[in-house]
Amino acid sequence: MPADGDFQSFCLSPSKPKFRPPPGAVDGHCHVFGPAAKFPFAPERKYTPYDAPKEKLFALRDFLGFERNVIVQASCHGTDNAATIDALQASNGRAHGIAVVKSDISDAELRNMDAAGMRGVRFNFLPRLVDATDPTVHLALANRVAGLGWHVVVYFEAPSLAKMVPFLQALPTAVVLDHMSLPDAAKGVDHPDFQAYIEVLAENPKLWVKVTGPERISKSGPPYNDFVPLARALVNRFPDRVLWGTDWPHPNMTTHMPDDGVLTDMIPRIAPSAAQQKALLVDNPMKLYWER
Ligand code: 0GY
Repeated sequence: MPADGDFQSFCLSPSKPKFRPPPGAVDGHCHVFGPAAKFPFAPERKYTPYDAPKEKLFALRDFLGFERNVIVQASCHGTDNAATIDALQASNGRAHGIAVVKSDISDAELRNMDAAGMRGVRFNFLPRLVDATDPTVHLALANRVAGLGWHVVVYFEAPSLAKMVPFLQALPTAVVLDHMSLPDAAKGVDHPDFQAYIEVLAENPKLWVKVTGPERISKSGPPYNDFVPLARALVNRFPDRVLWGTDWPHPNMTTHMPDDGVLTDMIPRIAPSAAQQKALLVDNPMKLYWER
């Protein structure tokens, strides 16, 4: 069971968003957890979530008005991707996935994952979620998955930016940064730290960024007003390298559990024009995950 203080589950009755996603819209960052009876959590996990099975994810997708999902393997399932793969296989081609794998995974296993719908690997650098891995190990794996046409998703926190830059530059594939690398929302968009982040993205055209995670990044809480200028700056500057997702079922939330309808209604605040919304929700994820 989850630790005391964690929220018991995702929002069970999200509000119906006023914003209608464009046809073909992708929820580009979400997870499935368990059910634990069928897909046990990893022994090395740092948290234990409540079950968040694929049926609930697909129902949320339909309720919010999305057509597709990108399901990201979360640390609580370690390198056993069975729950994620099970969801991909049940999605009728409407989901692709990002895996977390051991460095000694065989080429045959990688090809099987590709056939199941995986399109990349995730490297997680958050000490609260995983034990550290030598970046050279990640790099060797990235060089292998590049041959499959996969890309790499990297999750790190803003204070690590300078340390991460050489690693990001060395990666051979497109690189997607999770949750805008968790900037300090209190500092704001004009702070040198966020401007440095924008510069790193500007200098490296392989970098993509998920304008996700207001529930994690905002200091002000719902409706996440302090998150908006940060995400909007990235959408304005890099309209063809941004992705959006709910982050359902929102593991490790200790302040509140977000309403996924409220999160969806943030889209027009961070991507005001129809062209930006189509790029963010349809064209960009389709290019990265569905068209290889
Ligand atoms: C997320 C973020 C978190 C968790 C994980 O792999 C994970 O366990 O990604 C987090 O706690 O910030 O992407 O949902």
